[in-house]
Amino acid sequence: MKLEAITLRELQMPLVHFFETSFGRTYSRRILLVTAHCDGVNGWGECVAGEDPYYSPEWLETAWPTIKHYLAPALLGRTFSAAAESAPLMARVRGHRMAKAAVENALWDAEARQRQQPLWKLLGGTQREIPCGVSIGIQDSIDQLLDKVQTELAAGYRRIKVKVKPGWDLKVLERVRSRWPDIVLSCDANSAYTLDEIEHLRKFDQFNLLMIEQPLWDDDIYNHSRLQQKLRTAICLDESIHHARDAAQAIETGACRIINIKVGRVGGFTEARKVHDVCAALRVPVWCGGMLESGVGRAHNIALATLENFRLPGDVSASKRYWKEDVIEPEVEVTREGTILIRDEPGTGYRVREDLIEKLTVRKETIRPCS
Ligand code: OSB
Ligand code: MG
Repeated sequence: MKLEAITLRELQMPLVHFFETSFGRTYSRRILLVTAHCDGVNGWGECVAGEDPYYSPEWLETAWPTIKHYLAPALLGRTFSAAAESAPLMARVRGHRMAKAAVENALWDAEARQRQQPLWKLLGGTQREIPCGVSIGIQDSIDQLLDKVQTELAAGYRRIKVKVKPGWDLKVLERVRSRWPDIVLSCDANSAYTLDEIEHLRKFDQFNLLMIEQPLWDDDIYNHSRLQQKLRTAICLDESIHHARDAAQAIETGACRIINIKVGRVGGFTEARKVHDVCAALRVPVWCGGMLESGVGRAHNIALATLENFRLPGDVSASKRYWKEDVIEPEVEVTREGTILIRDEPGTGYRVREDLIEKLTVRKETIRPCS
């Protein structure tokens, strides 16, 4: 397949409910979508970089020019026999993994559509039904949080993850745990603590959590290994894992017992599969993280989560938790049993609603090979 042009778009999409983490509150998303135009077939990808450089150094305004000036020129006009061939061609650019992932994944989408094959099969997935969890942000009060937990449990979700930070942690976990002694519960600190707080973090052990996600610095592996030695609760790394080597190091040094794979954070499906395989070989379970994606990115997360070692419920939840109207059809739905049923149609199995996308677009640019 020949990559003839790439279209970038920014969509403005208000969230149904604000989402707050230890680094801030988001009310509305600026969604960056990438379309790979290949021999009459359009592949879609989503860049999960945020509105601000808080979760990671990348954000929307670094991703757009990086794709325009570096990644697109490295690929445009070329013919690929498989989307994975694009990854080495973008390797000269350091970092900017979310930008790379958006482009690479758009090519995977195009490849799947062109081969008339489901994307999940092309990726090597095996699971036909995937377990789902929810990530619940910091609320204005603990009572509000408890209401949200109640709603999500009633909907069938199999794992509740709550965001924590100093001042919104022990009391919150204690209230959730005492009301629901047996649910699968975890927490995510998004790097809100330091090693000075080991004694404080040890108190999390009493809540029988499935994991504590990214307690320390976003760029750290070594100090997490020191912390893990002092905790009974499993550490899960998110921000710290950028590629398969990071995953191997983190596991070998004992920095975590679980890994969260976000395809954007690791630079695309090719590297995400490598991270998955390293973890499988070292017997560490993984789960699929989320970045408040629109349906385009969400559909890709679902396909990825069909790989064998995605053994824990992911942050893959229903469209309606995020959006009044999602940009794919059908919208992502979760069964009463808290699972997503994998679709068998070619591509992601979800149709991209180009009409709605056009309406939500606030900026658009098509990049063609320079001749
Ligand atoms: O750390 O997993 C995270 C959202 C934005 C940035 C970072 C994270 C998150 C989430 C949301 O937890 C997961 C979702 O998409 O529901
Ligand atoms: Mg996280």
